[in-house]
Amino acid sequence: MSKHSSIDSFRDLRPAAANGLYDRRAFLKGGTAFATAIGGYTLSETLNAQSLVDDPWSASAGTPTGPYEARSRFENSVVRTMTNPNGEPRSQQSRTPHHMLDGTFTPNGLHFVISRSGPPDIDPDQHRLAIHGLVKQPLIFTLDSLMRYPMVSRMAFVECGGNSAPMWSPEPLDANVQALHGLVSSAEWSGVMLSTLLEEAGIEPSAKWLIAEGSDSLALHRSVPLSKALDDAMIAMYQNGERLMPGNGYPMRLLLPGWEGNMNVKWLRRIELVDQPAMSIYEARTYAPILPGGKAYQFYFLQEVKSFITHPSPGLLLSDHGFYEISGIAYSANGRISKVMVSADGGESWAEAELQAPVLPKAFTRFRIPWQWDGGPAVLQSRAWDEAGYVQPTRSEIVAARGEASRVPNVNGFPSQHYNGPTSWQVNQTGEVKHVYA
Ligand SMILES: Nc1nc2c(c(=O)[nH]1)N[C@H]1C(S)=C(S)[C@@H](COP(=O)(O)O)O[C@H]1N2
Ligand SMILES: [Mo]
Repeated sequence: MSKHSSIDSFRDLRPAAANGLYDRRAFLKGGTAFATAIGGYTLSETLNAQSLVDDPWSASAGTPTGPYEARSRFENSVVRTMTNPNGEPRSQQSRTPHHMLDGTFTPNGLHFVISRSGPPDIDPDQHRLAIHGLVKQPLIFTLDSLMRYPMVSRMAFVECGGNSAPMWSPEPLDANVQALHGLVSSAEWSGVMLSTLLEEAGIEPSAKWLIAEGSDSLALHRSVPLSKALDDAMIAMYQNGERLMPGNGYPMRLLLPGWEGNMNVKWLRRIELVDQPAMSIYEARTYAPILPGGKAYQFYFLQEVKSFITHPSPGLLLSDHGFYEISGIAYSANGRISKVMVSADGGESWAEAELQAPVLPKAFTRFRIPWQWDGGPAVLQSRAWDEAGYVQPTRSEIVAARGEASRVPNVNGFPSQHYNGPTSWQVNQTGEVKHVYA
């Protein structure tokens, strides 16, 4: 069987766009010879049913199951990358390895973390959350008392405003999806709606904002408009079914679905209702993108519509010609993802990817599309739309909007935030994938 039999197996299907993209529904109707298309000669020549002998691990009983499951030792290389592995007294960032994961939520051990003065070692029995300021009745909660309120669960992504900042580089960095986009993760969060607690405390008419403060040594704090607090803000205590990870805010954090990661204050100890924002350093400086002419946004709350391809992506070698599924992640602060288009020729032609159900608002949506790699050069790109009608800007559009200043690195890296343009992966003839601008 020759390599080219893989191409013949899709003969009857009409491509959905140039360079090997197909419509997933037509593709999955049946009759597609996948085994042939995924390098059939390897499957049929080196493996057959008779060759299934007992492997060494089948010869004796297995190991005892422990009280808390650890993943297979063969998965130990699936890890976050860390900017400050020894926890020196400065900011630390751990990035999610999106190219090693699939689906729509991030395992707790691989959720990204940004901590500016280290996760505190909080005793949950001693921890308190206070709600005070412009309220009729200040309240103070223990974890136990909060747990007796009506609880809710929802999927939501959290993304740092600085995620994708390497994309501001004037030249494409030789980086993988984890380095470029690893500061976003998605989880199912459970907790108490903030509106439930605020209504109980009684909101004074003069209250317009709240200041949320963490109990880390830095006491990171951010101002949040009361409208968001009463909309879908949550005091989250559980992450994917278990208590929050220490790095993600144990035992409680503020969750503001779709809003800038930094506002999702971890190790939350205080919510003060006020009539104007605090203008803390994070809202007034760090996370206020600079615009052409030297002005800056006053506030930038939304993590706007974005998508990127996780498979294939740099570090994942395409071992042979033939069928591959292109898949990736899309999300938007404005609600649900409505459409993702994928290109295999650097944006010349586009095909619509399938969105994996359920498509939830302000959460990761997984998109998938069949791709037949003929072994020639290809540049893979995705572009997402959300239900509010927003679309990812092109790279040149967003770079122009932020101006040249956004592209000159300072001591903190690239000064601008909130890059949501497309990402391009170039596949070369040997099957290697590389980050490029297209
Ligand atoms: N108290 C406190 N809250 C914090 C931070 C912090 O350092 N201290 N980091 C913020 C930043 S910059 C981001 S992007 C998000 C990241 O959330 P995660 O670490 O759970 O992914 O938490 C935010 N909340
Ligand atoms: Mo952040």
